[in-house]
Amino acid sequence: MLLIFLTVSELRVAVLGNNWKKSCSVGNLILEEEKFNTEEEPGRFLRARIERQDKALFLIIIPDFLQLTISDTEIQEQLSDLDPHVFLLVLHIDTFTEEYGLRLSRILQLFSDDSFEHSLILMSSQREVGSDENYRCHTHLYNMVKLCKYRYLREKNFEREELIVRLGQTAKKKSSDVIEEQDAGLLMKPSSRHDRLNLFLYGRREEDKTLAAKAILCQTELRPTSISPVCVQHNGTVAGCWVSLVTFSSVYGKPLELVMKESLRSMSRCDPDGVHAFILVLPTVPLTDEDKEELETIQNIFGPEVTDFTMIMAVEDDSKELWESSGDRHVVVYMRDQQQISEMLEDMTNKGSFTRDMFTQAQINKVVDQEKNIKVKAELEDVRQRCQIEEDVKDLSREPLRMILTGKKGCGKSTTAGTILGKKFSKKSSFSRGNRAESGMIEGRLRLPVSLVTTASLSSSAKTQSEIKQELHKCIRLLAPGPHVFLLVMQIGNIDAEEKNSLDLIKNAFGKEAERFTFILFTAADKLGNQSFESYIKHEDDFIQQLIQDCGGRYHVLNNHNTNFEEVQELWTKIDLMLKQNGGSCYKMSDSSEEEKQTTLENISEIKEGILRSLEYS
Ligand SMILES: Nc1nc2c(ncn2[C@@H]2O[C@H](COP(=O)(O)OP(=O)(O)OP(=O)(O)O)[C@@H](O)[C@H]2O)c(=O)[nH]1
Ligand SMILES: [Mg+2]
Repeated sequence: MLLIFLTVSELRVAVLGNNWKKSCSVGNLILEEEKFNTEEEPGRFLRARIERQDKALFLIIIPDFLQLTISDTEIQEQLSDLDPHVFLLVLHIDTFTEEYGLRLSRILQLFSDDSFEHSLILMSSQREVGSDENYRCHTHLYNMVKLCKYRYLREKNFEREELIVRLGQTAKKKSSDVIEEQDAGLLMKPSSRHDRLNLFLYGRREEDKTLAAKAILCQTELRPTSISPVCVQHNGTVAGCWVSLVTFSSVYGKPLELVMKESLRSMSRCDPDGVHAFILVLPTVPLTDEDKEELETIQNIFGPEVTDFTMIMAVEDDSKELWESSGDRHVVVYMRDQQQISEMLEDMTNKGSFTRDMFTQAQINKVVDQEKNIKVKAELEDVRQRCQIEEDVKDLSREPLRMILTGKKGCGKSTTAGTILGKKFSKKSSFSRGNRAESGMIEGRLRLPVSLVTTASLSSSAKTQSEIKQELHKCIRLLAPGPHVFLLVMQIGNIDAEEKNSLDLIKNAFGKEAERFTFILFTAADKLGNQSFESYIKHEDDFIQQLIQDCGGRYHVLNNHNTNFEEVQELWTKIDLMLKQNGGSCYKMSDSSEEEKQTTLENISEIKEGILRSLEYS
């Protein structure tokens, strides 16, 4: 038998219904073959394709989505490659509930704005012939018929050919499809009017929002279709328009992250239409600060563009204050005025909406603004730091920075002095041999005057403690009134247990006070190769870490052989910090420290003993 495709050369039909067996048997009837097993469990998406001459017919039967837990996404995925021309809604009058109608509308909306324009209803009933004549008595089914622009057939008296013709007429016209017959003119043109409205309802008082929801949906009893910790969704059909109403519990004071998450989730349920209005429900009492903050929170979440889609619903007109302050972009609707509510909804169906793209853009703008703020803050901090440094420089530049470079033999004291002063000291130079003060300008940004003294080797075993002490004291005198820094130099790869006591030697010579002026400099950073300094000291003797800790974590790592500007700069930043922590003061050796007194007493007793001995021998 010849198939009559009136509109397209391949017709792709998605069959949705509230009776699985019926859907399968209608599928078999259309294909004129027993392609679908009506006894099979209703859990799968069934597909079949037949070709007659140069025409093809593709059918997919969608399982009864109300009986099974099938997600919207799953249905969308299953149908994504099919792109149906027509939705055949096989609806059983007696079992068609409001809930079914809402879910069905939701599924159709997943595909396109105008899915209803390409839907054909096939009505069936178990009751006696004639009973489906009164389908108008079934409000929910009647609403569905209206949404489908009265495209329906009754099962009891239709012929297969008629169904095929009606499917062809209902099929959507695609650019690649061939229109063969004049009947295509019967296809109703999709209007720009929304057949579905997505509304978000806000407000601080739950009872006011419930009143508003009932007024909008024209319902006396509200039955939620989904509930989350932040919002409740109610649906309904108002004047032939499907309305989804998401009511948020008061957003003011709630964790922003939770509200944002929930808002995004609710927004994605409104795809692709977007949200047609954000309705703020206001109480009858004069506006409080919290009411205003509620509005500000909404604007904060969705961005400034949401203002164009914000409406205020009030029981009485005490909300003037807010209304006036918000300019003329807000429309105030009074809840008691049902006529005004209907007009509001009617008005919305012809207007634009706040889409997910707009929401995403608002979030992008927020991030960009935040980044700008962070940048400005960083720039301000930089300027502040520069001013602070300049201030510090002014203070410090009044007198040169005085430093003692000390450490064991060959640790790199002279080479480091050269790095600091931007000079090279030959082995033969007197400076190189120790105990000589040298002044110059510090290499680097600050160009500060500096006086350096390098000591002779700290821990030469040939020297006694008192010899070391004497040498160190000599250096102090060269840097009167006292050094700002004891730079304890150690060379990476050449640190030994002998240096364990280096800080003790300094403290021994100058007292415990010297500790807070001591800074450790590790030379020969180049010997580390790819290894980090931190991992180097981890593998070395524990005393190095202890030493760093004893010096208050003050240390720096330098490569004298290939010094770079940043490395030296960093050294000065760290030393500046130490100077600041020490209030810009320098180490001062008291004329008669306890130790010195002790030394003097020891010397006197030695002299006394010598005199006594010489007297004994005489
Ligand atoms: N690889 C490397 N060698 C360095 C570095 N700094 C210093 N040296 C070398 O270490 C050796 C000793 O350097 P000096 O500066 O003479 O050491 P010093 O502490 O003044 O020695 P004395 O005055 O004899 O106590 C020299 O051969 C330097 O070239 C560095 O950063 N890397
Ligand atoms: Mg030297």
